[in-house]
Amino acid sequence: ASVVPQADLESFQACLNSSTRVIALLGAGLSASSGLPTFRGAGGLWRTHDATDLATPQAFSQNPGLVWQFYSYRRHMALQAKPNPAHYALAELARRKDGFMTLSQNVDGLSPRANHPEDKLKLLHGSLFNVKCSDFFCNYFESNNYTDPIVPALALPTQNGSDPTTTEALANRELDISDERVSIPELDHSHLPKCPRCQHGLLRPGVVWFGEALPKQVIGDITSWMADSEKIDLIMVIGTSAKVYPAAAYVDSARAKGARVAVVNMDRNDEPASGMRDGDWFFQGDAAQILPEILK
Ligand code: BJW
Repeated sequence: ASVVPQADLESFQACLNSSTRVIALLGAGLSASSGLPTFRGAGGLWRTHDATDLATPQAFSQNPGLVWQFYSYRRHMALQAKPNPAHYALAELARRKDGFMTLSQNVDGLSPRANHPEDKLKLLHGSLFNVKCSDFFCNYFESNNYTDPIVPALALPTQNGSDPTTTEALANRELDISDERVSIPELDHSHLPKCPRCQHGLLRPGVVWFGEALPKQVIGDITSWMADSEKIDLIMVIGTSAKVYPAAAYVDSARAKGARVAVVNMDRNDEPASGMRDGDWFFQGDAAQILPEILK
């Protein structure tokens, strides 16, 4: 059964179909029904750590082992996960619509795996599958690194097979290290991936941490795409709390160019920081259910 009120569906689709410049701003809620946790609210804790505390250069320099365990776990989970109907619906819309641009804060690789056209997908916060050197003076960068685990020390622990009644399958079952009751080793530099170029820097995930600049090329592409036209007709704000900048500011820049705003979110309270206005839409519920319905 439809979760979207008919009147909203009709007015939204009329707007979408007549729009010639459309932005989709994506956040972690898009991948929630693929089984990947969001950052804030339920699921935002990894072991005893707030996920956003681990996404900082300070955390990496203080405890690179822990931060790598967090990211290695997320690389593994993202590789196991599958794109959901929302990823596919967006990819299909991007294929059929000129003047369409997706700005994704997600690093999980699920939009690319749903065959979202690459030229219409800008990854604001990098990718779990990019890896770069953490040494300031070394510019080593690698994309599409899907090695899992990236080094042996980051392999997930498995069930202890000491109980003779344990079957082999059970003994090899990976343990969920996001659960603090599962113990994990302390890892130091010697266990972690090293830069193959400078030979001494630690590799780090190629994602954007708090206090770091977003990729220059990505921001440049978006700025010139937005400058191409005086008007933006519509911005869809999907599965994001829209609290992290500069990503959240795209809602305001689109509005300043005349855009109407359509929010798709589980939580009615997660409106864009600038609030809702007359003529905006709020589609409350699971993006994986709503997007295929409204983007038809
Ligand atoms: C569902 C659902 C379902 C659930 N269906 N919906 C201006 C004002 C104030 C502060 C700043 C500012 N400008 C910059 C800052 C500082 C900072 C910032 O924004 N802080 C705020 C927290 C206040 N910004 C930065 O530091 C940025 N850098 C920067 O500004 O650099 C300046 C600079 C310039 C030049 C040189 C040097 C520096 C960088 C921000 C990087 C953010 N990085 C992270 C980690 C990425 C790597 C990783 O994945 O680990 O990005 S943090 C984290 O938050 C991640 C996400 O992409 C991002 C946004 O989160 P998202 O996606 O919105 O997730 P949630 O969990 O918040 O929300 C999920 C939503 O889904 C909820 O609403 C749910 O209800 C909903 N939902 N299930 C539909 N099934």
